[in-house]
Amino acid sequence: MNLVVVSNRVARGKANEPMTGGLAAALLPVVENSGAIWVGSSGSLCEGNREPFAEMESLGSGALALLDLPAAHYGGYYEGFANSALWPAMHSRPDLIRATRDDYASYREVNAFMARALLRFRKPDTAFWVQDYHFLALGEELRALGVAAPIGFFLHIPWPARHVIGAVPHARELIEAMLAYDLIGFQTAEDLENFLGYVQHEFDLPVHDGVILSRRGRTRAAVFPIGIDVELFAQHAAKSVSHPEVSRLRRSLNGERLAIGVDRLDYSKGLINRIRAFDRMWSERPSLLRTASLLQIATPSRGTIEAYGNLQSEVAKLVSDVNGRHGEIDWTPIRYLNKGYGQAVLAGLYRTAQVGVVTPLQDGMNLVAKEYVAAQNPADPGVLVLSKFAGAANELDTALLVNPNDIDGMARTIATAFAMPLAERRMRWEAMMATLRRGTIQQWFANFVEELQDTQIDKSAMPSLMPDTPALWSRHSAPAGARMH
Ligand code: ADQ
Repeated sequence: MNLVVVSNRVARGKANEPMTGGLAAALLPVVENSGAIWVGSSGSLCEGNREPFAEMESLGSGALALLDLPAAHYGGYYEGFANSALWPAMHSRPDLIRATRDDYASYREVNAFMARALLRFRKPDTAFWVQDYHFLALGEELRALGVAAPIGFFLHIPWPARHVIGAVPHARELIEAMLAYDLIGFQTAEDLENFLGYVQHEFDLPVHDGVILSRRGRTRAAVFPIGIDVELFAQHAAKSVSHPEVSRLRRSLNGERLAIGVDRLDYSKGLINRIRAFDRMWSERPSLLRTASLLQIATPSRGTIEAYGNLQSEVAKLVSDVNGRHGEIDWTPIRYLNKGYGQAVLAGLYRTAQVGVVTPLQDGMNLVAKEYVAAQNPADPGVLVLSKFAGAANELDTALLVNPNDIDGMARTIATAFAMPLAERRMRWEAMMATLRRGTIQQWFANFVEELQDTQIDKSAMPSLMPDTPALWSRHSAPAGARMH
């Protein structure tokens, strides 16, 4: 089979280059070794109505195909519909949805543009695997161009409750478009249930064992929890103790215990609540002043979107307030860095910290939680404090699970983590490592591709099972400037 993987962003990163973004970080090691072609945005834009042209680069045994996306639609597609309507809704923040009708039109245009670009990679045995919320409608666009090949889709972020996804303008149309996929993968059983619940309730379609029957044919929906390259991370961590940045961190600690947080600066990651919990902990347990600190690495992300700009200022102000309140002339409670690190250095930083704090309000999986565990020293592992609202909590159930909305509870749990005896730390860590080894990124990739091959059927031969709904949206009908909200 000739596999074509599609995502908005592709990764060319090496172990010594920063990789901020779970999708790119996760896919790189597996796509590299699979011989697949990985198609995504080049990061540059093209003017006018140029037809898609892809710049090719080799990537391991396969290739990267980099596309210049259309300048006229990129903002509406990326900052607009994808990240100001779909992202907030899927993280259960419908209050943050901001999208115009033009944004939706641009989102559809970019999906259609990508579909045309993909035709160039079609061979008789090609299967397409589309990644994430940027391309919910790409399968439908490919079918409209006559593509009958298997097309799979994986959602890296959560799928919310029915009324929340229903708050996205054009939700119904988009979800109907998703039924053009043969296989749809989710991170957790709850995401899958929410999706199937929507389809059953809104379309009144039969669903059996995760298979939806619609006038577009059969669509199988299933759970594929994403993993990491556990052994690679463990090796990076063991080796990078001597890396200059890691040694400098170690030397600076002087016996003090360290907690680490590593996130994109995103409102879904629960940074504000985490910092408030540390603030509470230091207020209530003065013995942890000067003896336990936090290293928070937060890489700026999507800064042109208002909600992200506001968050950057809010986090910076809160860190400064907390440092002002608890700091001493020779002690800073929170070291706050807005930069990225290569994965090898990051692994060494994780290993240096006795506590990993991963406290999202909502998260598809959260790879940082898995990376922190994989990077630990088996003889003296650290403790993971993990939000129960991260997909990873389903698997890493011997972490100390917290509710990130309960600041007091988090403060107590972080203090417990700092004080945990070695025997308990080892027991919890060994259980988590065993889980991570059972579900690596390599297995995730192989499982999805195998299932995609199995779901290959002739969709055109399927009877009409969904009542025909007129297309609510036409690419050519959106009046410029009309606002949906
Ligand atoms: P993200 O929201 O980007 O991913 P996450 O899963 O934590 O979240 O992945 C972040 C990745 O970027 C990790 O590999 C991490 O090491 C790296 N990273 C983050 N900050 C960094 C920094 N400052 N320097 C270097 N590296 C940094 C989305 C979903 C998640 C899902 C993933 C994969 O939101 O829920 O787990 O996709 O499916």
